[in-house]
Parts: sequence; structure tokens; C-alpha cells
Amino acid sequence: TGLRIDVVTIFPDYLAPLELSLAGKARDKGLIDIRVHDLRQWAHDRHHTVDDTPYGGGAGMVMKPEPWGEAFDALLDHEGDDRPTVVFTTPSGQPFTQAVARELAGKERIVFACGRYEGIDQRVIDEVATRAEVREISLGDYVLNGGEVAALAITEAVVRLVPGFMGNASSLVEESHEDGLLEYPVFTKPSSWRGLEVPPVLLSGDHAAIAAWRRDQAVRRTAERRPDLVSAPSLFDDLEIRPAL
Ligand code: 6GU
Repeated sequence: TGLRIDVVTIFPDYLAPLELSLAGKARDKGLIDIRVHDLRQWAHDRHHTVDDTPYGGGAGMVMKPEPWGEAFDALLDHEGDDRPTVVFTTPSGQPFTQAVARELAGKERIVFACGRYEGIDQRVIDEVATRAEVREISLGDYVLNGGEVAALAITEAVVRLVPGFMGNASSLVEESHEDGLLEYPVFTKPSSWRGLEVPPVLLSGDHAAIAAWRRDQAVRRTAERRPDLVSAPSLFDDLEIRPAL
């Protein structure tokens, strides 16, 4: 058991907090080991060049293959049973979801390759695929300057799913997106605040009524905010809530 994560980036300071706070809790327990690497250590010219102009022309710069090749040579010399997983963070990738986070949480070795500029020379992805499981993952349909924030977000979502990292496993299952529904609204004391009342059912002590109310709220909220989740086939197919909408 235990998860080893390496992140390769030209902005290691951006991800330094990962090595400290996030790793701190889990690292002490030996559950997770996170290391951040500067890609430029594998660029050997005077200016540690990592990019160049695109063949065929066009705007922007492309990340050169050689530094990436050396980075993977250094980081993929694994001692483990299963092949390491290499995650390329790119807006052209598969959308990141809780299901993808669950998959990644089951791995023992993940290397994040953070792309910058217009992307990484395609031959890097093709070559790594011969010695690792390659995933190209996007954080969502919007443009960031680079994959660093994506690697940070994915790591946080994955690490908290590693068994033993969080105290209470049942609190994970009840969360937003684990059951395909958004979360119901929550309330705490005082029961009356600035003329606004907590829904009386939550003060009733009737646990069945409370569960039914929460379920209804979650379904309404999901239908309103995320019609894409409601109409996704198979998710709601086994449930009897679709007619209620
Ligand atoms: Cl992974 N990278 C960049 N550069 N932009 C993104 C992204 C990734 N995901 C969404 N936008």
C-alpha cells in the first residue's frame, strides 16, 4: 500500500505546498509520498530551454521532447507490481470527475506532467505510453495558463480518497458527486437568524422525514443546476426519481 506521486513542472514553487501541508498528514502515516521536480534540471543547454517553435507554423511554443524524455527515464524506474500511471494535464484531455479520482486513488505510482505553452510534443506522450499507463486529463472546459493548477486539484481530490487519509470513510460516501447528486442544503444553529428559519423538518427529530427531505432537495438542486447529470443515461436509470422531476 501507499501512493507515490511525482509532479514535473517548470514552476515547482507553484506546487511546493503539496510537498508540505497535504503530504504532511498522510506522509507521517506513510500513506502518501509527494515529490515535485523542476523540468529544467533535464534541459542541459546554457539556458535550460524547454520549448521551441511548432513544426508547420502557428502561434505559441511547444514543449521540447528531450527534457521530458529524460524526466521519465529518471522517474519511471519503479519498483512496484503495476505499471505507473502518467497523467498529462491538458485542456484537450478527458474531463476530470470523481470517478476518475477514484480510479487514480487505487494506483500506487502517479507521475503528473504539467504542460505549458501550446502543449508537449506528441511523441513524448506516445513514447511514455510504451512504458506506462497514460491518462490525458482536463480540469474542465476553460483555459488555464498551464497544467499546474490542474495537477494540484487532481492531487487533492485523489489523496483524500486514499484509504486511511481521512478519518471517516462514511463521510466520503455521502459527499456530492459520489451518488451522482449534488448535496442538499445544510443548516446549523441558531434556528432563527436575521428572520430566516431553518426548515422545521430538520428540527423534528423524524429521521425518515429528514432523509426524504434531503433526498428531495438534492434531486431538485441537481435537476436545476446540473441537467446534464440528470439526463446522463444509466445514472438515474435504476432510480425512481426521474418521473418525480
Ligand atoms: Cl489540465 N491545462 C490547461 N492549460 N488548461 C486547462 C486545463 C489543463 N484544464 C482546463 N483548462
